Amino acid sequence: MGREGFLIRSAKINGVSAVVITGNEDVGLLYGCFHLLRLMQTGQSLTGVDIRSKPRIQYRLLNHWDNLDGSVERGYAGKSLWKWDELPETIDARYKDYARANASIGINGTVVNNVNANPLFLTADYITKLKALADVFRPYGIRLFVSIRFSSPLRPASDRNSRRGGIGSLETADPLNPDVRRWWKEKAKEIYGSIPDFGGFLVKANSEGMPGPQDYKRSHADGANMLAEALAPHGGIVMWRAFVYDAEVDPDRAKRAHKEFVPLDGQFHANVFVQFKNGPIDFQPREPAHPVFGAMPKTPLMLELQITQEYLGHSKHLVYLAPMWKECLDFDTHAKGHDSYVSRVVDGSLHDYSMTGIAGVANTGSDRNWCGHLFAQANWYAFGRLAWHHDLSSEAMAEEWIRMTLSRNGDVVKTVKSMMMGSREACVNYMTPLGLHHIMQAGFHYGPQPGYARSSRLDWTSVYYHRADSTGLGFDRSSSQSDATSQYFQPWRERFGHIETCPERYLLWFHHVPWDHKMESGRTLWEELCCRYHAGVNYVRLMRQKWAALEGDIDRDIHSHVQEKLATQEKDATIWRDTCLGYFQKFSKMPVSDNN
Ligand code: GCV
Repeated sequence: MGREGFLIRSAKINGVSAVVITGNEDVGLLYGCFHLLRLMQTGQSLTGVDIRSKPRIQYRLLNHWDNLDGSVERGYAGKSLWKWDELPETIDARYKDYARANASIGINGTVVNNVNANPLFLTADYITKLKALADVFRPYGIRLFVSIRFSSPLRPASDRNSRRGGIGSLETADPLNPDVRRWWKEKAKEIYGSIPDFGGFLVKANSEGMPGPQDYKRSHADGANMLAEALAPHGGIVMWRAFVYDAEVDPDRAKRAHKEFVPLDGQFHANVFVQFKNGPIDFQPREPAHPVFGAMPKTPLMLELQITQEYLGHSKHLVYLAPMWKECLDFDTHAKGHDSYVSRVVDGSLHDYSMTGIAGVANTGSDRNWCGHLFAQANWYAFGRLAWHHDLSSEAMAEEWIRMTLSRNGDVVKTVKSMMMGSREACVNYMTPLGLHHIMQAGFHYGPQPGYARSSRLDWTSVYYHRADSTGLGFDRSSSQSDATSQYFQPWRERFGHIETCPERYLLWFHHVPWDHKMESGRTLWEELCCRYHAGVNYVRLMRQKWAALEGDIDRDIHSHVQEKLATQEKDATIWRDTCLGYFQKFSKMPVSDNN
């Protein structure tokens, strides 16, 4: 059963019927107890119960993008949970609730601060605060990690808002410099002196203005290995993020991380993860799986999912994310022939990784209901359950959550589940159907802005991604253009590479498609686009009606909270549809049809 596994079995003890929960270590018992509660709360029979369970993935972490000033980057549920100015003296009661909630779904670690990291987190003052949090989390099996700024050994920057500068007194942060290496070793020792089970560092380097080893002409591996060496004697790990998209590397943003990292396979120390987002751009409503999965057999890859709905309607839209995550986990990369699923890369079974991990960018905050939208809790829940056992179906996890949160009445469960299960596809349809991506409002990432064309970077504009013109729509990534398709294994390279064989859900991701192209439905591309946008809005309308009919079956406050959110969602979905179709029509020059 390993360290964290548990067994629940009905037994007779001295003639008395009992339910036994057992495990090799305390933490296994804890998970077993929570599982028993889940069985009871979901109304399952305990007669003859016989369950063994152990996690498929070793490191199951939340990544908080929480800043020192209490704001949360891409957070939509109030302020940060962590009250740094009160710590370490005052321990907010929610810290323990947070730890319990996470333990109940199997999460065993948390990175408490933003990857756009403030170096102050590594000062003695903050280490004391971090220790206080770690002490609250420990009994719940949760290890604490921090995001670090690579330039921490440097003197502070004169501009407080700069992403450069550090907390030290060195003139360089070059990872091969002996003083820099010593600085990190001493820092690690200092942290472990306070937090003996400290988990390690998460690092965003040479990405979006964050400093990194490339500032000194060193590689990502040089940077990660230096930190890994400092942490290794204490049992810590490095999670080195691969969210990099240097325009010098390739004109197509989707290709850049693969091009930078695949050549480094085999160069990282044993306690380094390279952490990739699920897709090659940035947590869009739909992306094909990142082509790197399967392409780095010698480097443990950690999968980063986003629980907070940065590009999926923030905490205003009901979008159940489990089907999106499963789509990635269930993608067969074909790296080693059939059944080379992303899930098998992540759980280590495909390449025999020595350690395995998955991270979810958290959607929690100070709001009373934790996540802003009541249904956003279901995404936190599903992330934890999937991280434990990626074979669980989206439907099963939704049902558990509904039964524990809303109702055990069969009809209610059925209705709510039907709403949740199609909600992500609806969001794709009313935002970015058929493989469209990154056409949202600049910076805010909420509403639509397909006409956004002026930015300091081309790859932050919408026109760069959709490439609408009088001939058609979509980004040609086939071999005749950007050739991003060549980063996939066969048969995907071939299938993605041709308009005729490319799955329609990714069509405009990989191809520039003529407006009159015939789709599987028999409609033209333009008609299909109209149809999808309308279908998305109609689904939200349907959810609203279904939910309205549940009045009286669900707690009154919860019912009206969700009802209001659904009204906003319908309004927003309509705006998305009308803005996008209105904009693309300028190129297609065809009438907007509303047939479904
Ligand atoms: C934390 C996207 C987001 C940023 C985020 C970045 C990242 O660009 O918009 O807010 O920064 O991803 O994942 O590092």
